[in-house]
Amino acid sequence: MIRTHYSTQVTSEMNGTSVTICGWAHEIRDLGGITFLVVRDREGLVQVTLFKKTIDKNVLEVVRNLSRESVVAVTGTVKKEAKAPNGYELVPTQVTVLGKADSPLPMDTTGKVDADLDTRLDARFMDMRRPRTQAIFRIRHLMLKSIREFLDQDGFIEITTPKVVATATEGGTALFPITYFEREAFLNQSPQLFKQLMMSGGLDRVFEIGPIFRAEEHDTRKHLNEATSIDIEASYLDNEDVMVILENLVKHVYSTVAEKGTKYLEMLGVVITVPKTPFRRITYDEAITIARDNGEKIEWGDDLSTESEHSIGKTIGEHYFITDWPTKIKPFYAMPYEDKPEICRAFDMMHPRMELSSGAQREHSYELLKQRISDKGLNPDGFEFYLKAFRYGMPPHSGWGVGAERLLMTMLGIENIREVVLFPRDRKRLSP
Ligand code: AMO
Repeated sequence: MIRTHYSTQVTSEMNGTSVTICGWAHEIRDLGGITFLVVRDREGLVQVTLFKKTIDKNVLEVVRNLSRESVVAVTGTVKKEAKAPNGYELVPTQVTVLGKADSPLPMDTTGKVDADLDTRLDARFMDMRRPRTQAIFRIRHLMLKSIREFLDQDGFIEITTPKVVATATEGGTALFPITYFEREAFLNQSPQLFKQLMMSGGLDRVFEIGPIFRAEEHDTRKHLNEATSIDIEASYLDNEDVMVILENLVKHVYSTVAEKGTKYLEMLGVVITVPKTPFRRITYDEAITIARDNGEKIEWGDDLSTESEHSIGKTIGEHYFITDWPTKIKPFYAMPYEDKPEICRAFDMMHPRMELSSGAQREHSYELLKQRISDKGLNPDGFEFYLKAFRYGMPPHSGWGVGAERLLMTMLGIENIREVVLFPRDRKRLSP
């Protein structure tokens, strides 16, 4: 191992000891009698100070010829220095160039010159070197970790389901067709059918965090063609039960990030307010009344437009649920109310800016489910692998799916969803 410490693991109390730091040449300032090299590693910055009078000539040569953003290993003695980042500087005994950087650089990493999002995404590897960008992905890691912990604690078992599939799951959104040997197949829109199969399979409570593919033509700040979905499915729970799990999960994510992500939140200039539970619940009927009162044109049975979502979000002002949706605009697997089949046990969980999640109690009667598939204009034959499980003992069950990127972007107040994905896939972008 070349590195002995990250920049932040070294303290001024280690005055006099020798350490090796690895990272990028963030800044080089040659003032004649003294040369400063600032090295940036994953955790922060370290100042390397070369005094012309005492420094080894070869070491000075290496540093003077160094191009910005080259990768170096610096071995040196820790010297207490109140003015340097972290309260110490390194007086080098050896500087080795491990990876030379060409110039000019594809973009600036110091944050001094602002690059537009396209330039940053084209050179994402370099954009990642900006502390601000890295902070987003450190928080994404914290978020996903806290979700896994929360669900594990609540008895959920993590599963992985296929992304190459034979049938659609979500009516309304288009599929990406692919060639699978001599057949046509698709990229999965959602683990929906597979997570439900696991209820018949007896796992009782499952979750998956994985990619979903939507061949939507949108070019907006909240849609991706490949997104990450956090899905759960649970037996013997109804729609209200899984809504409680969802609101508690959101609260848990916010409080974990607020507690453990302080450093990154500061880098982003973000202060998190943990949402209060229970989230407000309004029915679809109430939602469209609010939208209409705000001047939106919306008929009963219409899906909510972005404008309606915004206007309702503005009125409510915090996370909320919309429940009791018209059956005809929700997928076939949502369970209609027995006494009022025109509405169903489906819900959406909303942030004032956008929808974060959809979920429902599922139809678990084989006959009714088959009928619902036909009613949607789909051929039940294509769903035989799924329907079969409902003929051999399917418990009542419910679940939801949350868009990981939307959860993150709304928590951090980030405008464009592309900021929170390493390599976004959208209508125009397929590389890198
Ligand atoms: P739905 O299609 O509403 O429901 O998707 C669930 C959540 O996933 C996120 N999402 C997206 N995020 C970014 N870009 C997209 N194109 C995109 N599409 C969806 C959203 C959305 O709320 N099977 C159901 C879930 C369930 O009932 O369990 C489903 O997929 O945040």
